[in-house]
Amino acid sequence: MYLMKQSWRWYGPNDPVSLDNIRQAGVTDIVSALHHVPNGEVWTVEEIKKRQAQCAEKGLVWSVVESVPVHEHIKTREGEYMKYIENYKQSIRNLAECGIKVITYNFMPVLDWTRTNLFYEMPDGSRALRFERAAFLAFDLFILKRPGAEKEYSAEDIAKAKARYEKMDEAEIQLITRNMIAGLPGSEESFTLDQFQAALDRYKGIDAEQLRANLIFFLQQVCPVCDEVGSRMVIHPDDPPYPILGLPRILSTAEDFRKLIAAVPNPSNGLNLCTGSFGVRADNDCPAMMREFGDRVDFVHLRATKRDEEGNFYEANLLEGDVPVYEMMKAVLEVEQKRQFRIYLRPDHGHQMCDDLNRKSNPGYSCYGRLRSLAELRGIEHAIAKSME
Ligand code: DNO
Repeated sequence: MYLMKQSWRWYGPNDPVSLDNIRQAGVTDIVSALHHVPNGEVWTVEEIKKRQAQCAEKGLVWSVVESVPVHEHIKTREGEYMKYIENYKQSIRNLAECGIKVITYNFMPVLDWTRTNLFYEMPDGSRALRFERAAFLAFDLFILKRPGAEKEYSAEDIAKAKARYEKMDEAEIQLITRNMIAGLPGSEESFTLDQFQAALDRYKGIDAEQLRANLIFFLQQVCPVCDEVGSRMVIHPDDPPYPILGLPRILSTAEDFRKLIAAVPNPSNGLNLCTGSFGVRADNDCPAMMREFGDRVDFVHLRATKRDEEGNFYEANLLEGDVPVYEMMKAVLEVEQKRQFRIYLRPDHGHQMCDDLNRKSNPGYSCYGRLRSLAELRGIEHAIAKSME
């Protein structure tokens, strides 16, 4: 049987969760990135090998990159975008030379993933990441004061956001500002409020179709290199999967990915199927996407978000969210048998719980919560695999 490759995201030597802990979680493969290399610069073979050696010393293999960041100039196709694309190609070649062939990236303008609350207390005392729509709108309308923002929301939404803003004290205003613009783990950018507004302004003339065209252009450049060296680019979906702050978003649905492969059919044009991101939309059917795009999915983030009618969502315990985890795992296993290929799968955004509550950790990336998810994933996979024998 072809079973998932159990992987775990490690932020490098500064990650509070050590490789020793990771090894005890039972994983074999590491998902990592050279966060110290400035966005847009080439990842050298020497730096890649250093990170590989750190993993190998603990018996682990660095096999998936998350992420080689895409420079903003590539997304807006301005300035030195051709230079950054050439650098990106070189990084792909260098990674392949070191045997690393799955490369995660995203094409979200300005911000990577976005949450308003990083320590939302669950009834059991553990803490989860949460996106609260009214708080997010309050940030946009009354803290950032983005010009024209009020035209994008209904009167009811604005009233709710105003009431929410009026309840915030200075500490909460600062906290939400930090959460929004200081960069969550893995985002390679952080800003002051003014820099943030300037970064948003760079997208003024860029609508979704233009951004999509820029992504297609980028892939047309890098995919032939990947095809040549046997690597695959796997795009991470938008999180949350809809436009925010007036910015276009173009990888939020199955239809978005369909458009991408129609434009760039190269086999190296792949998908990182993140069930937590796609799962925020009720119209996204993750197991169906797994079946439809399975040939191009080399990497899965299996987590479950729970949404409500107000547009809020939080990271739920794996088996209690909106994502049908059993059906998803079944689809993954079916694709793996058909392809005779083991898909990299990692737990994602676990709760902060147990001893981790007293320790500093990267939000969503503490140890125990992910350990719990991985154990549950392993059990589900084991049971389904047995029933398929
Ligand atoms: C969040 C992550 C994202 C992801 C990037 C991929 O926890 O899933 O930051 O790594 O969007 O480029």
